[in-house]
Amino acid sequence: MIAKLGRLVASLPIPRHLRDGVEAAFVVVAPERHLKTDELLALANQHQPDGILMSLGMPMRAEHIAQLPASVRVLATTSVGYDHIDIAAANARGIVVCNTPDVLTDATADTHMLLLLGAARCAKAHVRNMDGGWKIRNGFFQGLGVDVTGKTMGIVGMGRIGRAVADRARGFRMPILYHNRNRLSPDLEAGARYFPSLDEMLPHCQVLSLNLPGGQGVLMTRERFAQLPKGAIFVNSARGSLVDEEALVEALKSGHLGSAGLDVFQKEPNFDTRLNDLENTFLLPHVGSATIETRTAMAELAIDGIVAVLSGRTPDNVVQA
Ligand code: 8YV
Repeated sequence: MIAKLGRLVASLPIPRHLRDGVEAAFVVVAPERHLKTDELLALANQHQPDGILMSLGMPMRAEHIAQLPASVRVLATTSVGYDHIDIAAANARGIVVCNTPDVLTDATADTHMLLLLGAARCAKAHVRNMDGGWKIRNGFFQGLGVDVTGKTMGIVGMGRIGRAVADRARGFRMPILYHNRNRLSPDLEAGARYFPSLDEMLPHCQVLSLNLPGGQGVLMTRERFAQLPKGAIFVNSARGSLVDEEALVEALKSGHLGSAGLDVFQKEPNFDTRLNDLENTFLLPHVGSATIETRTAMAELAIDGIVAVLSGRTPDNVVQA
């Protein structure tokens, strides 16, 4: 029998199709349901694991990291985003943190286009009408959305997901503008126009697309929403923490924003339901990466990270503080 690499505690259930592989590598303690941070900490202290598999939606701040047992050498999150983890605090305790880049890029960009199309074409009202048995007979000039094709899209954050959104938007003949910390090389830019200043880009964006990591404060303030052209469509599949939601509600209510497609919220799942009460929104419950293929690949990548660290290797998916 091959020796196991160590003990693994998970904060989430591990599905059957992944279970055998994980159990071949580790002594596994996995719950039947998603745990909260304090429950994970209790389980970790009980089982003294070498590795922890956790997910988004459970904060792992400095005060939590301090409560992990000394046995923990690696923490892998089944998400590309790691704004829920205090990386510096983990590293200071010698704990390596891994995430899941690349494998969710396409699924998230697909969801982003769903949000854009749903918002632009009043999908919420039409789905509600069908749910109610098609009782509303829209006249020729009723229930109309706006075209997406040909509209100018401004992308904030031209990383992997931003570029995958740009690829899809080009299929809709949308001119692409982008704001990013650094300008991309011409091959990655693929004709997109770079704006070093977000404020200078906003007035040109008929569609504004957020595709940057969270954890950097509020980017979309009242002033910035005001800089968008009237009727602009706002799409966010990145993080709710990037947006002043009070300002977003106001901009949607006043009609300054034409509509918004949102997969992420300041508070999840206890989101501001005023956003759903508005007719000009199309909302999803943070499902950007939620496909069978993608979630499986994310779990595998996170687990591979733990295997690598406990085998003395440095995996590609280590998060740098
Ligand atoms: C979540 C995400 O991981 O990866 C991220 O950062 O936001 C999503 O893909 C996923 O929704 C699980 O919570």
